[in-house]
Parts: sequence; structure tokens; C-alpha cells
Amino acid sequence: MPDEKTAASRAIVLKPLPRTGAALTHDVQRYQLYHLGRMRDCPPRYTYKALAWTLRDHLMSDWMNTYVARDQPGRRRGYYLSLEFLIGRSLANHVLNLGLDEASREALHRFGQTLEEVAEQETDAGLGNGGLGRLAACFMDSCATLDLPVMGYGLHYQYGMFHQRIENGYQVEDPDHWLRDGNPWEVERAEFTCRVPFGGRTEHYHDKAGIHRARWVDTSDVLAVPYDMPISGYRNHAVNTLRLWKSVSTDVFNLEEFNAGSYSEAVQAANQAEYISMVLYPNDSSENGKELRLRQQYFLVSASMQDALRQWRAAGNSDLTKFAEHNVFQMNDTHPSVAVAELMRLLLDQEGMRWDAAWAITTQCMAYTNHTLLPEALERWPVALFERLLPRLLEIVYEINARFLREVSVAWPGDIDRRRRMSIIEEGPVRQIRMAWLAIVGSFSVNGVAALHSRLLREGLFRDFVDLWPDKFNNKTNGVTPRRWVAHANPGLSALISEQIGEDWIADLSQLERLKPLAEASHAAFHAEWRAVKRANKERLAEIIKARCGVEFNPDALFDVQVKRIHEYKRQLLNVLHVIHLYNRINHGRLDGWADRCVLIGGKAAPGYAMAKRIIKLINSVADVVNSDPDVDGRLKMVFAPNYRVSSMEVIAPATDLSEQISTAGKEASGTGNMKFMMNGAITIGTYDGANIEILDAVGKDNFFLFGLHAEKIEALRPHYQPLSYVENDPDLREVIDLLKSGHFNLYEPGIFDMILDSLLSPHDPWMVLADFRSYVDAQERVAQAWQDEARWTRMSILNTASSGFFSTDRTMQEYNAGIWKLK
Ligand code: 26W
Repeated sequence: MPDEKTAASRAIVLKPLPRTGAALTHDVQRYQLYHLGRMRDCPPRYTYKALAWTLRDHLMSDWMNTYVARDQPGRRRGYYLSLEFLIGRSLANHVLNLGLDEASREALHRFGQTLEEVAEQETDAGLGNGGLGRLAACFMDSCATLDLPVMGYGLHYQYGMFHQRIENGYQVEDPDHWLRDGNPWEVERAEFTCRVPFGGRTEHYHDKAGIHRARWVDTSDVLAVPYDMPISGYRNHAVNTLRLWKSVSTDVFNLEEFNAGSYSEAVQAANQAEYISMVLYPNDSSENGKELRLRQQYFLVSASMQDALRQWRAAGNSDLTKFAEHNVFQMNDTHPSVAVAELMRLLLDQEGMRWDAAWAITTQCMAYTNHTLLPEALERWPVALFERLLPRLLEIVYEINARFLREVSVAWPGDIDRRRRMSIIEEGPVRQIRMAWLAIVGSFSVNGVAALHSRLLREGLFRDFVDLWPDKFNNKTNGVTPRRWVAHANPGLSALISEQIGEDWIADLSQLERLKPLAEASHAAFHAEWRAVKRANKERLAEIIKARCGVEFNPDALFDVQVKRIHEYKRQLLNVLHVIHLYNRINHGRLDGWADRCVLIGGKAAPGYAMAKRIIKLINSVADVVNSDPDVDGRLKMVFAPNYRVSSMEVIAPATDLSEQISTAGKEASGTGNMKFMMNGAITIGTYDGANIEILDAVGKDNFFLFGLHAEKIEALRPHYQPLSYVENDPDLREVIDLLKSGHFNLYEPGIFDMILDSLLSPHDPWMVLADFRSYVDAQERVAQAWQDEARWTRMSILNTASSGFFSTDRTMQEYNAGIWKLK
């Protein structure tokens, strides 16, 4: 456990434990016997706990030493503020990072268990929805591997992302009580509990020096108790911290009420406080206006900013004018953007600073990352709600806005419209706070997550701000960690790569370039091994699919995969239309150039997103028809994989041949699944969108199946979009739409797909699915053609892996550090 005193006061650090197989066996057995009370035949789920505790013990010395190294006066530190950290499982990750693979296997062998079987017992830490949350987890991994002094701050949700079950083709949600069996990785640090105020009112007064000051009084406070998770670096003895806050009532018994005989009411009030960190909002586009969500955001931010200040002092600093020199906060989207106002509050009201000094500090240590252009995902909070929950923060936001608008007036005198557009407060029937504007005004850096996305932000949404502060805006293309997504998920491929180029690629992914010469068909033996690895991974996935879904995937067929959140802009529907088209071809015997395919789709729909849920039903209905039609005869299979999550992707990506990245151009900010597939040798069929563009640049157009309208064309077409004209002019599309309309896929539930048909055929379909149908089908035919040529496909596959070095989060973090954080 890191000890938070100044380094000077502490010379003793923990020594590492012995790392042999025999030592691990002893430790695991001690936990099995003395902690868990299990003798022989300890079930794997308990062996998992015993091994996890053993590994945690091994992490402790590095964790403490890392802490001591970070905890020095004058040392600059970074904080990643995020409402989501989609960690997944941790055991295998720490085994890999600590280099304890062989020792762990040896230990488990003594108990007749395998590392895979034991690792499988761990529940995913599903503290995120999708891309944004998983990105935060990959960032943490790379920061530790690069030995960057970065701490993650998040929420300790009791319930993470819901479990998805499919019943009669429909999504059913079950709660994710991931902590039921305890979390062996976390360490409670009650000594750093913070107090977070809510409600109440403000008072204004003049202090002894005659300076105007504010007090926030009569608040209902909630305690924030931190739980720390270790984030290990890859074989470098660095262990960073992910600090997750849990909400706890200030006192379980509100004494006054208790004395008045209102025992139940008092306990109920305590529960209210504890609701704050109870559940992750399972939505990845909008929670605007939800009071509890705003409470979560402020709870995270207030506890984290207080804690960062405390840590900075504990490290031996005291001169607040140096605070921004020593600290940088990266805000993961606008979700934690109230941090701008909260840091101001702490500096003004608690530290007694003057506005200008406080504002200078704040704007020199906050940075903001935007992850979406979708208008519904832009956070806005009603002023009235803010005023009730965070009255002091509202005053500060007003003052920030007033001063900012004066700056706008000076830059553009008389430009009333610009002032209205740029105001942090949106006027209208319901006055709202534009959180993205607050984040931009309060930050020294604003970035998008892929080149196109950052350009679209600059030219569109953020244009007025770019005019004012051109240097604030930059791009940081996303990445994924090669430790989890290749070294751990694909041991076969990792071994093959390491055999050729050594192991350095794991911490320096650009090394994969060295595989390029081996992509030539003359390296027949390497090609054969490459295929054998993919084949084994496909067999592994096929077995799981058979067991869970009862459908047989033939490992010789093309594995065509789309896994991600279900959202209209991601266009799972386009994929389904293509499957229906293939089904029509089989039924009409049009089998020229045919390639057998297994189509896998997976992902969760937000519980309140009716259209996304209906799309899941359609996928399941089409799959039922296709899989049970004897005429299809194994040429085409389709499965909806239930409960898609981090640990599913670990078996899916290595087994994928074709990666579906088919969003409407201009809508997918980056995508990161696309990168995981690429690293594992899948070839992308994709639109010119997000990081697909950079993947295409890296691998070349011969090794990528590009289709569809570009973002500019999409926007130009939008006002004239006539989906019916595509249906009329494209016989393949007409056939598909007619079959859908005929009720062929919903014989017993008439009309259920009308909402989908209406949306596809509407000139107002924002996702313009039918505009790209022809181009998509043509690209899929090129896929089939390439697939028939084994040597060609293998070459493309090797080149994809070999060109994926840029998409390591190690590179992304180096760019954040060089351009924004400037940490040593
Ligand atoms: C609750 C409201 C809300 C709104 C937006 C929750 C989460 C969001 C996120 C911005 C959605 C998200 O996950 N965005 C994804 O971020 C990834 C990491 O940068 C990108 O790769 C994806 O393209 C983007 O959709």
C-alpha cells in the first residue's frame, strides 16, 4: 500500500517477494488453507482468489516504491479524470506484467488447475460503457508501462455495466453485482476520505482585508472513501494507482431524526448518500438532466480535486502559485468538466486566493478531450438543477462566463450573435449550462481522438473557439494497449511474432514493422504458421459459440465480425442488410464468387434506446431464419453474441478475419475496436471515418476494404437524400427490403420491424444507411474474392499486424505527454 508521507520521512521500502514457482505454490496454498479454509480440491473460483492475493502481495513492493518516487516536492504529476474505467479482468494482465507466467502455471499445476481456467473465474470490472471507458483503461496501462506519474480518478460503482441476456431475441438486462465475491485487487484507503458538499446556499461577506468572499453553507455532505487499484507496468516495476471513490453517508444515523423517533427515515437518508456511486449509467450518448448523474460527476470531481491538493501538500509543497507547474488534469469528455469550477472554488473559498490568480492556475492545469460529435451526447445541465445541487458552483460558472464574454466582446465588438453562440449559458425556455464550453474556456488544451474527428471539431462545433484560441486545439489519435490486446489475448500470435523479431515489440509496437518482409508469399512456412495461429483461435471461438449459442461456426469459413455498442450511427443495420442479401443470393442460386461466412454481431443497447433494442431483435430473427434454413447448408451462419464485454473481445479479436467498421462517415470519433482487430491480423471493411482513415493510411488501400460516402459527401447529400431512389434502382436492395417487408423474419410477431423499415426508408434517416448499401455490397464482394486467394489474404493479414504499431496507447500517451502533460 503506498504510504502518503513525504519521501524524506520514509526510508524503508518493501522488498520484493521471492518469485519462483515453489514460492508461489507456497503462497497460494497458504491463502487456500489459512485464509479460505480450503484443503484439497480447492475449486478454481477460490484458487483464483488465492492467486490474486498472492499476485497483489507481489505488486506491493513495486507499488510502494513507485509511490515514493512520485511523491517528491516539485515533481509534476498527471491525473486522469473519468466517470468510466472499463478495466475488464486483471489477473492475467498482472501475471504478464510481472513476468510470473511460468511460476504461476507451475504453482497451479500442483493443484491440478490451469492458468486459463483460473483466470476465467474473474468477473470483468465493467465500470464503463464502451470506447471511452476502455480507452481510459488502456491509457492507465500505457502510463504505467511508460513510468509516467499519472493517477486515475473514477467512481467505485457497486453495479457496473448491466449483463445482457437474450430472451426470444430481445435484450434483457440483469444487474452486474461485480463485487459480490469481493474485489481482491482493491485496497480501501479510508484515511483519505473526503467530504463532498451538496445543496445548501451561499453567503457573501468581506474578509479582514476587505476582500469579497463567499461561503457555501447548510450543505448536505457526503463522504467519499477511496478504493485503490494497482495498475502495473509491463516488466518495469512501475505500479500506478487507479483511485475509485465510493459514496458513504456522513453518519448512518442522523441523530436529530433518530431522537425524534424517525429511525427508518434516518437510515433512508443515509441510503440516499450511498446511491451516488451505486450504479454506472448504462448509456453512451446522453444522460442530460438526470440529477443523480450530475451528483456523480460533482462527487467524483470534488473528491478528486481535494485529494490532488492534499497529495500535493503531502509531498511537501506549499506555494500555491506553483500548483499548475506541478499538476495537470485530463478530463475524459465533459463528464468531469465541473472540475474547472470546483478547482476555482477550492482556490477561492478554501485557499483564500483572488480570482485572477486562481483562474491563472486553473486554466494552466486543466485539459479536455472530446470523444463525440453527436449533438445528443453534448452535455448540458439545466441552470435550475445546478443551482439547487451546486449553488456555489453556479456562481463561479456565471463569473467565468461573464469574464469570458467580455473577452469575446473585445475580440469581436458588437458581434451579438457570436456572444450568444459562445456563451457558457444557453438562453432559451430552459436555460442550460454547456459543459463543453465550460471545459474549453477552462482548459489550456482541447483535443479530439482521431485526425478527422479533430478536424471536424475545429471546422464545426468548436469553430468560434478556434478563432479565439487557435493554439488550444490539437489531435491525439487513440490507441489500445498491445499487452492486453495481443500479448495476453493472442498467445499463439505473440509467440510466432517473438520467434521472428524477439519480444521487444510488446513495449515498442513500432517493431512490428519488421514483420513486413515476411508478408511476401515466398515465406511460405511463415504464412502457414500465421494461418495455423488464426485457425486455432477460430476453433477456440467456435467452441465458445457452440456452447453458448448452439450454432456451429466452421473455422474454414470467413469470420466476419462487428462487436461494439448497438447504435444507429454504427450501422449494424447495414451489416444485417448485407446478410439478408447473401441469404437471397443463396436462395436464388447466385453463388458465383461465393465465400462461406460466419457473421458475428455483439453489443449492448442502452436500456432506454428502443431502436437499438429492436435492431438486436432483428439480428436474432435474421440469424434464426438463416441458421435453420436447410438450403443455406452451412454457407452462411449468423450469431448474436450475448453480453459482449472486455473479456469477450479477448477471444473474439484473435479469431476475426474481417473487421466491420461501417459507421456513417463523420460520426465515429475514432473507434478503438478497429485497432484491436488490426493488431490481431484482421482486415478492415470500413468507411472513411474516425481512425479507420489512419488505419487505411498505415496499411495501404490494397489491404483495406474501403467503401461509402466521405463525411463531406454525406453532409452535401443530406438535404436531398432520397432512400427510395436507391431501392428503386438497385434490384439487390429492393429484394432485401421486400423480404424484410414481407414479414419473413417475423412471421409470429407482425409489424415489429416496421420502425426499422420506416427509419431506413425515411429521407430524414440521419445515418443514411441505404446511401452506402451498394458500395458496401461491392466491397464485400471484393472481400470474398480476396478470401479465395489464401496467399493474398495471408499477406494482407500479416501486413495489417505489421502496420499496427502506431495504434499502441504507448504512442498515444507519449503524444499526450509531449504535447500536453510534460511529465518526466
Ligand atoms: C452518459 C453520457 C455519455 C455521453 C457520451 C456517455 C459516454 C459518452 C461517450 C463520449 C461515448 C463514447 O464512448 N465515445 C467513444 O469514445 C471512443 C474513445 O475515444 C471513440 O473511439 C469512439 O469513436 C467514441 O464513440
